[in-house]
Amino acid sequence: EFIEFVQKNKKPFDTLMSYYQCAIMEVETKFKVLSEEYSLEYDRNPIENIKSRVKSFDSLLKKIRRKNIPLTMTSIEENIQDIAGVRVICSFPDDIYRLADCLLSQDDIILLEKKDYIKNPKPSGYRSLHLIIQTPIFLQEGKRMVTVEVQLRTIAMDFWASLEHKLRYKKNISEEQSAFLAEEMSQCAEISASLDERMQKVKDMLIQSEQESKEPEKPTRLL
Ligand code: 0O2
Repeated sequence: EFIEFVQKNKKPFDTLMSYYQCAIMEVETKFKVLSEEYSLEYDRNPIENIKSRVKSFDSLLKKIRRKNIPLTMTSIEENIQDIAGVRVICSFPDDIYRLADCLLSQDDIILLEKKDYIKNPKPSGYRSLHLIIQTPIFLQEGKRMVTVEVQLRTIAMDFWASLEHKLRYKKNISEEQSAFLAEEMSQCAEISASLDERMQKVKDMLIQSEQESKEPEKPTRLL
């Protein structure tokens, strides 16, 4: 039914998908600008990598079926908020919150929802900060607001999520194996979170000692 719908509405469907692609470009640029400014100021890049994607046709189809979404362009646009996805991989947990605050304080960005799976991890152990935002794209006929899901995570969180994602789609795993792997992944998530915390502390101590060494020496008092 969905395939038929897309075939009948090929032009508007392709146009809608291209709006999502444009919104990804806008959001990526915003992060690249912040990263550039930050690098100049602190001599350190807060972003390790940005990975973006427009949701694949199959994945979109699965979600429409799972959520029983009516087959109209408007309803797809209103009900599926992760058609455009931007994943920002940071070095340290603090960078995540700093970048999120900077993005959300920009006056053209509208926050629809914030899901903090770092402070409240999922039962699987999944950690990331999700922001569902709307960003403007500027077309010939004017401005259009487009929804984008931004996922911010550390390298360690991304490493964990990538492996867990692979396991999730793995078939031919017995129930016993699956329970064992879930427990293993849950423990790995804890270890990974504590690694992030310790690395953050080391970095904070480094910065502090650098600042102290830069502070001008107090004038020595005569007598
Ligand atoms: P993909 O392939 O990454 O696109 P919904 O979006 O409606 O399904 P919800 O609760 O609104 O559900 O969304 P949620 O859980 O806040 O965010 C969904 C996305 O977060 C997923 O997208 C994953 O990218 C990521 N995610 C959430 N939970 C987990 C988890 O336990 N493990 C891993 N590896 N990733 C997770 P998709 O569409 O499922 O997949």
